[in-house]
Amino acid sequence: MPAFVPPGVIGHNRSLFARNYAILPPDGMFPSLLPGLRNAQVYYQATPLMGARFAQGTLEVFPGGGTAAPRDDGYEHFLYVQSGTLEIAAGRESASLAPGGFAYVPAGTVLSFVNKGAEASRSIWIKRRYVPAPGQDAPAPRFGSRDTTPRTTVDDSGRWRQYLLGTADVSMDFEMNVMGFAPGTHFHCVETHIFEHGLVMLEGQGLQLLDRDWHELWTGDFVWMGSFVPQQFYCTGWEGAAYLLYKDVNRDVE
Ligand code: UGY
Ligand code: MN
Repeated sequence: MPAFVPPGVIGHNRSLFARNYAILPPDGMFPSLLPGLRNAQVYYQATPLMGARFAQGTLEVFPGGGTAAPRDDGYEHFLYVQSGTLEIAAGRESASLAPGGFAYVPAGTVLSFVNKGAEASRSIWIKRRYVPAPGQDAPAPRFGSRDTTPRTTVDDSGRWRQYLLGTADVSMDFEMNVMGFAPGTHFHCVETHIFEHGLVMLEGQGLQLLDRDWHELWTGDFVWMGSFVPQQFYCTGWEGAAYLLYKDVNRDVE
């Protein structure tokens, strides 16, 4: 007997790909097997193929899997563990990361990772070409955890942020920020800015404005926002919401 499928469900789709933004819920994503990985796969959500200036995906590493060999591929990398554990090495530094743990691996630093746990691990993986800042030393590797990153509250609006990689270091060419919202809260304005975003809903749900249209976002959804896309977020539901946000910063126009 085939599984019961309610009428209409087959054609239902929340995925959306527009000129300068995209919404990609996890259910429609397909994995890539890559030569540099073994027993691991990547669900790419943003790449230069869609017009983005960075790449982002969900990295799934099965027990015993990881990088096939330590490598310096010329990119800078950011990894944020969502489930399971991952041992990550950046040059001579390494850490065993649990959910909420993250690593920044600068360009020119050898990266490797392995899953030594008994269950598959899932991580958010971002990579991009580093744009050096004249007169600045290149950034060093960093490891940390969302659990130990301070929360900054934004006035008394019920919104908060965690700057996982800091916010004032111009040697960095991107930020990774957790943006948090109490139920019913939203930004003070519709933003329109030069910065590009990759957004992963970590918790809760909300309504996201992209250009002229509102879209419902649920935990696990990915959103790409190109430069100058009008954007606003309203937290809906009874629980708060939080998303992890990539943002390219600190560089002049090319
Ligand atoms: O910092 C930001 O650009 C942030 N407020 N944008 C966003 O959450 N869409
Ligand atoms: Mn923004």
